[in-house]
Amino acid sequence: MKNILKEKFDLTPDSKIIVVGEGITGTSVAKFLESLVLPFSIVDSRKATFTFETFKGATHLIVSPGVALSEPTIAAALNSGAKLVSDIDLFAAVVNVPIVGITGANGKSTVTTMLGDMARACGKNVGVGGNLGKPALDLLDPNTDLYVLELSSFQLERSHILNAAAATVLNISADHLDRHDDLENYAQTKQVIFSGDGVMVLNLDDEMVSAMSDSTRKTLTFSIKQKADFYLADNNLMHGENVLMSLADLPLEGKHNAANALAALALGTAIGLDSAKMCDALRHFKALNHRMQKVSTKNGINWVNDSKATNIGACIAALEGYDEKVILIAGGEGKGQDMNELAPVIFAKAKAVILIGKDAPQIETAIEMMCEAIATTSFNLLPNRQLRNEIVPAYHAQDMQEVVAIASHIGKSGDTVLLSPACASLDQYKNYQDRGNQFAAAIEALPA
Ligand code: UMA
Ligand code: ADP
Repeated sequence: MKNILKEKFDLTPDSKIIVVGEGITGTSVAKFLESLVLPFSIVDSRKATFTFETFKGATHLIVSPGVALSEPTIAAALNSGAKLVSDIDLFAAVVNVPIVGITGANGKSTVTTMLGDMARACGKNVGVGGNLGKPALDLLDPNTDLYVLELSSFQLERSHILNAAAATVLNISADHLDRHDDLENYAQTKQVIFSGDGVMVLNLDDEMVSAMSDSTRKTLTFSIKQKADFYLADNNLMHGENVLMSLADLPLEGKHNAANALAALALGTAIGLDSAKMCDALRHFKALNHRMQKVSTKNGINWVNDSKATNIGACIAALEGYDEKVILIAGGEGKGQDMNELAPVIFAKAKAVILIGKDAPQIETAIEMMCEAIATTSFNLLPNRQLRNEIVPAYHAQDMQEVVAIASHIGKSGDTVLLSPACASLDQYKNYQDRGNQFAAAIEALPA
């Protein structure tokens, strides 16, 4: 292993290696370096503020994904010649069985878990992790014959040598724009997942993803809107002319999950998994918590927890999956997203919205502006808040108890109440799980 690290990264026992960030990534890197008896130091800005002195003389920085590379002291060290290495690079360098890489704005965890289940159903000893669950280096095991990694844009922006046997960018929509300059830059970062010569799995329904195609590479496409290598026809999941399975047998809510299943089937096919066994795994797939998860049907209302919808793209996909209008709960930390993109879908698919958190006013303003635009163009009416209230009534709530009380007051039997916030949770909750759990607890506590 040491030879490979020397060859790929010029890492030797004489290198001055600094591991940046002492979270689960940094800890996995530390364990890995210790196992190879490579000396290193580890720094964390929560313990001691980074200064230029912190990184002085460093030859290699192994920077955790949560630490921005634009952090001035780190940028300065990299500018003065320190090499940037990621845990994913180290992992890719030492693994000699196939790796599948999965990225995208939304659906990564779902597709990663699906493919892991499929591989297991095919008898593979598979390691599943990355941005989801275990850090990549903690997965290393000589008995493993396949690795499936969920990779975030933060992990990809500092990785160079993945060379996955198969990889996909599921979709691109605005997220983490506080860390990436713009959508183009975010997409370019995601594209790094295709470094190497493995099979590219591309979503034909996403323009930015389709544009990543490379005629020199083996490619499999998927789509829920048009014919592709893997596609949806007459509510069946198809591969070419073959029906793989009926969509009705996929135990998941939302059309976007059909896209996820097709992506997983394409990736599995790319690495030689058996179609029938992959479909079996899909039929038994358990929805991940906080992703379009049915919570209860208390008081005849269908309560759905999609708290993991931390960006607009996920919320739009959730709403578009419904034929009827739903009561939407949205808001939180908006991360600088343009809420005007959400307003038309709210207009089309929400009978009311219950707004929570710091950036609730931004969502409300976006809905108001849209309603005003419609009213002025269609009816030549005077725009006002009252009008908006008639088109999409908006309520404000301080906490989940209030949210659920309002929803149960305005909801009728047969209605769906969907928590799909389009925002991060950190302004009010520990994380998206906490937000979803508080939602479920408030429903549970509701008098029948
Ligand atoms: N730290 C600093 N300086 C900083 C920021 C952080 O020193 O400026 C330190 C913190 O004090 C902390 C440590 O770095 O001690 C945390 O490192 P980290 O933020 O990189 O987090 P890890 O614990 O290593 O977890 C990371 C991913 N976290 C992020 O990308 C923010 C986890 O994804 C991932 O599961 C884990 O590696 C294993 O691969 C989480 C995530 O939120 C779930 N990901 C984002 C997402 O899914 O949207 C990208
Ligand atoms: P990620 O790991 O990329 O965050 P998840 O599978 O955890 O993806 O899902 C995150 C959110 O995105 C959930 O709200 C889920 O309902 C939604 N989602 C899942 N797949 C898709 C998709 N293909 N397109 C849009 N939204 C999706």
